[in-house]
Amino acid sequence: MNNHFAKPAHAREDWTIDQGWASYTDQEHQTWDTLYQRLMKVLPDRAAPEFLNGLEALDLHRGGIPDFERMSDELESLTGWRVVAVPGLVPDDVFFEHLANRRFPAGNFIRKPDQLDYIQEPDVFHDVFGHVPMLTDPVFADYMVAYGEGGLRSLRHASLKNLAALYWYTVEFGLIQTEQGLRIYGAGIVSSPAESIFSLEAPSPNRIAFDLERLMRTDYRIDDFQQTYFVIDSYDQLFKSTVDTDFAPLYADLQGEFDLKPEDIAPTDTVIHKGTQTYANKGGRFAA
Ligand code: HBI
Ligand code: FE
Repeated sequence: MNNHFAKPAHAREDWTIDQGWASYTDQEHQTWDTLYQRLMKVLPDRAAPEFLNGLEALDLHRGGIPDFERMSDELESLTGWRVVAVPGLVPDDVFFEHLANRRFPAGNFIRKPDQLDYIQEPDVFHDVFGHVPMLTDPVFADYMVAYGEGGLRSLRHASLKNLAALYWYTVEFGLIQTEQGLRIYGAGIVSSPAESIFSLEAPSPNRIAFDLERLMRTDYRIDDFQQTYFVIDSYDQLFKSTVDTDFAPLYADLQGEFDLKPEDIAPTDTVIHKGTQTYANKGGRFAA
């Protein structure tokens, strides 16, 4: 996860660029609207209430790719966060520095019309539609700051891999238990119609109660639906376990490795659903 790559010439020292909102084409705004409409067919009874409230609070349904400045003014008044434009992935230290200072770096480009379902690098739809609504929730917003600060510390331990698993299984692929049942808060899920259904309803994946140390021991897949989803009870649980855990002994123990595979169930797990793993065992997205 040592992502060393060159900063584009037009980017500033902190890797930010102008969003260039006026330069989006009608077709690019249309791509946003198409993706938005697809997701709104599946998310109303599946996404966490805090996510849906965030979409409303930031007026993300008004159509077209949002203007980061307008959206950030609204977001800042709620939780102090702003969204800054970046050209794509940024180095880990730069990413964590932004989060620790309540700035969410979002790619300013949007996927091409022939890549609506799967993209390799996070684009403006994933970053803004997926991540920004949850930043309107005060506790989740504080969790993201704590993660950024933890990230800066982890760089001194060569343990980024374990900390990245925490981000992956919460911010990107987290589920939450509510009185209405399981709901999605992870950005990687809410920005995918297929995984929104799979994560909650498919018999294939495990669904296991959140345990910070356990999930930092767990390897993950970056190229397909997850084999295990971790379920929190509240954003408070997520925030508190992150700020109250001393990561140093854990990092020393793991040495930057994982000792659980994505599909493993550990003896200490509180299992909500034991997955059949049939999807992954048949080859997943690459099945014949
Ligand atoms: N850059 N733009 C961007 N978005 C990310 O999610 C991101 C990144 N750089 C590094 C990074 N994530 C990882 O370090 C963390 O997710 C662990
Ligand atoms: Fe993401």
